[in-house]
Amino acid sequence: MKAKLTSMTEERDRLNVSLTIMTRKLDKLQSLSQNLDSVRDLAAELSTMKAKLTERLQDSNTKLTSMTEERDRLNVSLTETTRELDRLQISSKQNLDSAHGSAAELSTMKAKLTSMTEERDRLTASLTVMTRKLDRLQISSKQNLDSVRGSAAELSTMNGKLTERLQDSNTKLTSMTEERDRLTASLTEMTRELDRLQCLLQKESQNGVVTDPPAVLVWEWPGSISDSMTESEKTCPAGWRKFSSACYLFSNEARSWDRAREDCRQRGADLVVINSDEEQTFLFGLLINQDTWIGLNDRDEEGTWKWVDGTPLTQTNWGQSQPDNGGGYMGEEDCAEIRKYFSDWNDLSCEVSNPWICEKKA
Ligand SMILES: [Ca+2]
Ligand SMILES: [Ca+2]
Ligand SMILES: [Ca+2]
Repeated sequence: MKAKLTSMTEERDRLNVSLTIMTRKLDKLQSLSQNLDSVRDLAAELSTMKAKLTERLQDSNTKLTSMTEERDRLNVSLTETTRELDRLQISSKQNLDSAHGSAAELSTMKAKLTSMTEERDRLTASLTVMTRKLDRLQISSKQNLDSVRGSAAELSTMNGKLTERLQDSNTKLTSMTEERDRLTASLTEMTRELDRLQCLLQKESQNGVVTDPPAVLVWEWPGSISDSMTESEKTCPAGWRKFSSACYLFSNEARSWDRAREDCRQRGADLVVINSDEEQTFLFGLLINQDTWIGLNDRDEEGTWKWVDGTPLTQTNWGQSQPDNGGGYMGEEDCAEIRKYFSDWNDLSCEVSNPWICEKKA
């Protein structure tokens, strides 16, 4: 029984220890259970929170979507606005350039207009001057034309005269050539005769016959000055030519009419006065081919011609259309010259340099 008791005591102790442990475990479990409730509460709270957050998130998503759409619309709008702005900028720049260009063009056109106005004024002035000149030229050219017609007629006359003279000269040349040939033949014959006579004389003197020597034969060409100078001409001073009862000097130089007359007066003479056809023929015959001053002028009264010695002008030998007093465009012509080419007289400006003829009594 004791053993049983011991064993039962032991058994009881063990059970007590076990009970203690179990009590502790129960406490722990109770504590754990409390914790579990708290966790369950927390979980419920969390669930509520999650639901709320989910709701907000959805709101936010919705808002985000609408804002994204709004942004996209705004972006599109911005792009369009930017394009419009670019267009406007380009357009306004063009407008500005165009405005600048227009201003410059306007300025240029104004300048051109001013310059054209000036040009027009100048041209108008020029036209007026030209019109006056034209009027003068028309008057002058009509006068010139008349003069040229006169000159043409003179030239035609001159040509006729010259042709005639050339024919005369040719005829004279031919006859002179024949004359020269005859004379040469004659000279040859006379030379032979002279030789023969000299030969004969020599023979006779060798034979002792004394005779006078023959006169020396001198040959002169006909027409030389010394031969043609007549005995009466030799009463004029050296270099002067005699005709009728007067002496004439032909100058070797050319001077104005006044200086020519001065030269004659210093020689005790005056410019030649042509009193007759014979005297004129004589003068033309000795004249060289130049226009030559004579003692005739119309200085005192235009158109009234007077000889230097007061002799009245009874006969004249004016050329065609002369005296013309310069034809209205050559200046006054108040002094007279004789013209070899035309065998006539012409009035000329007294200042022209011409050769001249002096005349004085023999
Ligand atoms: Ca005379
Ligand atoms: Ca005159
Ligand atoms: Ca004249």
